[in-house]
Amino acid sequence: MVKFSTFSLIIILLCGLVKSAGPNRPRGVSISRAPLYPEGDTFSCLDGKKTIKFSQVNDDFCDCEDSSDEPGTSACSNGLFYCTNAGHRSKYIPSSRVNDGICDCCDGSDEYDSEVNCESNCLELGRAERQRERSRQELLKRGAQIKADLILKGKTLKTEKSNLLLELQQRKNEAEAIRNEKESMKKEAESLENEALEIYKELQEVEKREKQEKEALENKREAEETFEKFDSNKDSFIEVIEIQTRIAFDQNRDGVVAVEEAKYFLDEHDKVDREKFITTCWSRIKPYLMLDSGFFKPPKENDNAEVSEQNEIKTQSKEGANIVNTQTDDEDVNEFNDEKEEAELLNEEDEYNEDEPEEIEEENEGEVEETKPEPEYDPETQKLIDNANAARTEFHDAEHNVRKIDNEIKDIQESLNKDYGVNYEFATLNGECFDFEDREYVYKLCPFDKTSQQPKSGGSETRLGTWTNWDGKENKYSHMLYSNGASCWNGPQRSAIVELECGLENRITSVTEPNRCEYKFNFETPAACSFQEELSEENMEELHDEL
Ligand code: MAN
Repeated sequence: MVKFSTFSLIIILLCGLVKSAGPNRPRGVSISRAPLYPEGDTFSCLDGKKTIKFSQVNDDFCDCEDSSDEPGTSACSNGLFYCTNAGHRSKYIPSSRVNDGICDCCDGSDEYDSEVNCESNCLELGRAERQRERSRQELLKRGAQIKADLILKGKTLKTEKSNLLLELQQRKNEAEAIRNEKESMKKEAESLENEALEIYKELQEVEKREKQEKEALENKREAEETFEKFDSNKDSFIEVIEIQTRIAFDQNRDGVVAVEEAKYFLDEHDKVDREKFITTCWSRIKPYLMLDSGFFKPPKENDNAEVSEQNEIKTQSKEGANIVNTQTDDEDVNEFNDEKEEAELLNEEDEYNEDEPEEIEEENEGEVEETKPEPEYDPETQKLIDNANAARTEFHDAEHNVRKIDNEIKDIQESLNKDYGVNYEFATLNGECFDFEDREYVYKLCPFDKTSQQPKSGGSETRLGTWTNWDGKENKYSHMLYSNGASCWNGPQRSAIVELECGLENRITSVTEPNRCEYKFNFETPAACSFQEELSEENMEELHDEL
């Protein structure tokens, strides 16, 4: 109140002074510059380059290079005319506008010698401006009160987050200690488990070796038997003719086993002894005998599973002939059919044995599915496996817990590292989102996070930018920059500037796209209010000027 009564007093005084000020200074000169025009015989141009008679000041003829002798006329091209504008804001206008028939000063002083009769409306304009200024100050004042609260909240948030960070760091240390302990327990349990399983592995190895040896022996036995069978003249050699008598070796299906065809099975020799037959020839002969006996069938078309087998046989077949089971040697057939039956029997046994794990699977319904049946272990070993499994789970959980705390720490650090203004006045905006709808889109602003745009007609959200930094020129905290948004078709990545203005509540007041894919948000928030108790220095200076 006191302030406005002082202001009114100044205005009244000012109005009175202006009338009497006229004769003390040349027209178009402000009070503050009046001492530069002392009344006397001469006048020195203000650039000091020339001295003229005082009567030449404002004589409508430009004498000084710096235009200083004609402040109140339009004689000099670069002169400035001072409008006192009592009751409103005083201002300078280019002196070329003096008496040009257009009212530039609200007190009409620039048209003192023209046809136009300018009305003096400075008082009304001044009153309206002062009213606007009062409302603005009122807004700033109320906004600043809310801002003070935001500052408190912001600082509290910061303290809370810093405390939480300390607590989390402590919890992380503890979680890491537990994780390390669980890791050693896991290693210990796994070492016992491995020790126990080692015995099983060795057993399995022995079994595997024994099986291989048995198979090798069996193979050799078959080879020897076949040798005996093929060696019809009992001269301890298998000759070409002895191969030719067996139609199973007719590779090209022409009904005859040619010499060349037969020699392929004897490793290109005319005859081979028992040793050569067993070590070299048998691997070529056996597949043909098996095929012939129907033990394995030639591949059907599109049967990929058998393609490799077919290729293998083709590679072995000298002429790459397509082998089909047509004619058979009765003896061989019987023998290999026996083998076949034996194998089928074995398979059936296998199937029968497989019933057991199936039953276990049913029992364990709902538990983790076993892909391959685990071998059975003795109770002691099983216990060690169970212990190791439990230790692995516990270690995994402990590690997961460390990672979880670590992520929380990262989030809080990231949040604490953001610049929320000199006094954390913007901190409460973090984590909030605000919408704005125009004709086409719903825009979203999540301060310190992102901006986006969603078409109202449907369709997905487009990211306009991610929080980058404060970007105000004079006042850093007047603009926010959100960059690296979704790429614009044939253009740059989208980005948005958010201009902050003082308002009593947080809200977006407008969104525009001044350039393609460059967006401008106007956002009101009490956090952007700064209240000035006194009139601005500039205003005071102008008023004082006239006193
Ligand atoms: C979408 C919107 C617009 C933008 C064009 C650019 O339609 O993101 O704001 O101007 O893409 O192609």
